[in-house]
Amino acid sequence: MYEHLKKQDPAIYKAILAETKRQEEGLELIPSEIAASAAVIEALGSVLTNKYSEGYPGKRYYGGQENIDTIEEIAQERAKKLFGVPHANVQPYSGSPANLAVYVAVCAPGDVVLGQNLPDGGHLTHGWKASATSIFYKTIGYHVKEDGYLDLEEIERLAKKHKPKLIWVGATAYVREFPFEKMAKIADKVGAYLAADIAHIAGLVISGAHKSPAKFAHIITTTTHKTLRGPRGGIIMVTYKGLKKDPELAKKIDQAIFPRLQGGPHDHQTAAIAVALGEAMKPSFKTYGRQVVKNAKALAKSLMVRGVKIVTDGTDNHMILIKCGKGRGVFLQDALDAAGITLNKNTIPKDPSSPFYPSGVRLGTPFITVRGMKEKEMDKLADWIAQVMEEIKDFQFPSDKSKIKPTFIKFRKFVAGNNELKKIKSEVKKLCAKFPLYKDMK
Ligand code: DSN
Repeated sequence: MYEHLKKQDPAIYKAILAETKRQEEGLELIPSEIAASAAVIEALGSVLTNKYSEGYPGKRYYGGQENIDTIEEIAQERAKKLFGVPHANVQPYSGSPANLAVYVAVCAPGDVVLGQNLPDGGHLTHGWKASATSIFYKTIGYHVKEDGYLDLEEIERLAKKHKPKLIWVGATAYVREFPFEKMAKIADKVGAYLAADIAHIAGLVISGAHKSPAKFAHIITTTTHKTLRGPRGGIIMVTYKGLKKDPELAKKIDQAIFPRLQGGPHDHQTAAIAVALGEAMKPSFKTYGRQVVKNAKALAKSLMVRGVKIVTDGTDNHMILIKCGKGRGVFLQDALDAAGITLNKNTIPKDPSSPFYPSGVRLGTPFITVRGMKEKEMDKLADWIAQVMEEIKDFQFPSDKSKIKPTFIKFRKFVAGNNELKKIKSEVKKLCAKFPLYKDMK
């Protein structure tokens, strides 16, 4: 592979090879990441990147669209079939533009929108103060309770008080099943559109490992590169319920994507999405999706057996949130990285610290499940995580701000020289060699 790159651009070639090695030799546990299939990567690297095709199949602003139309229509049809919806737009460049298009389609500037608060696991685009969505719309955040579950009473109270035009359900760091039916009752009571953002769980929904929002929400958005196992990209779907509420909804969504927010679709990305959706139609995808959840549950249990505290004492999906003490998430993230285990620092419910120095880490099983790992490997993984936590137990996040920098200098030195972390890294590498990535692409 990469014979042209190797000759023409050694710097980029070397970096790609180094990243391939990093992914192959380590345990990738960031829950929003996965290894796309070789066929998806081939479609992404195709000549489709050469084409411009503003518009939609049969209604384009450029010539030469016969092949692009075929590809986009296949992607639309597969998405509709897999999620049981009457309309799918496969052009969003990714999840954030897809979500912004939903606002543009159903809200006027200044309208009230309700979404899960970011430190409570919600996504930036569900109205967090740092997102542009909060500049153009009056966004109000709802929260999770002390126990980590959504506070449905608060959501109903806020909905009745503020009469939102749009309510989001879906998150980026939430480990329990989403109560789509209950959220729909709240949205219906106040006449709001309910948009389900299933970016994290789309693959689980397809495989039947998580309830589908199709009967309850008006609109569904997703990325295509998480549990769905496709390229980076996004899809917006309109449900039968959505068309009943507003027969123009599909048209409004399409217009919001093009021409309001985006230009030409990324046709190579559309083709790769179609390929991923094709893979998701196979029976093996159901087995994979269910194994993702089985692995996450097994990992959660094995961690708890070793005394590790996790949010809600378990998980319903692909994700786990470890509580590691005030502001200590970054210590655990960096120490695990040194041991070949990659995850991300994350806030936990009612986090006593800040999003930059949060008190938890977020980890998930999609990537390692695609490699073929099962419950036995989850137990070993829990062992390594617990060992790393033990190694760094003496490092506390300083309450005095002036001590942050020196504490991290000391911590990084400790991590760099720690033999236990080095030993775990070599064991991780050995395990990963038994579950190779991209055997057929070399
Ligand atoms: N921030 C991404 C995630 O990792 O969940 C979603 O946008």
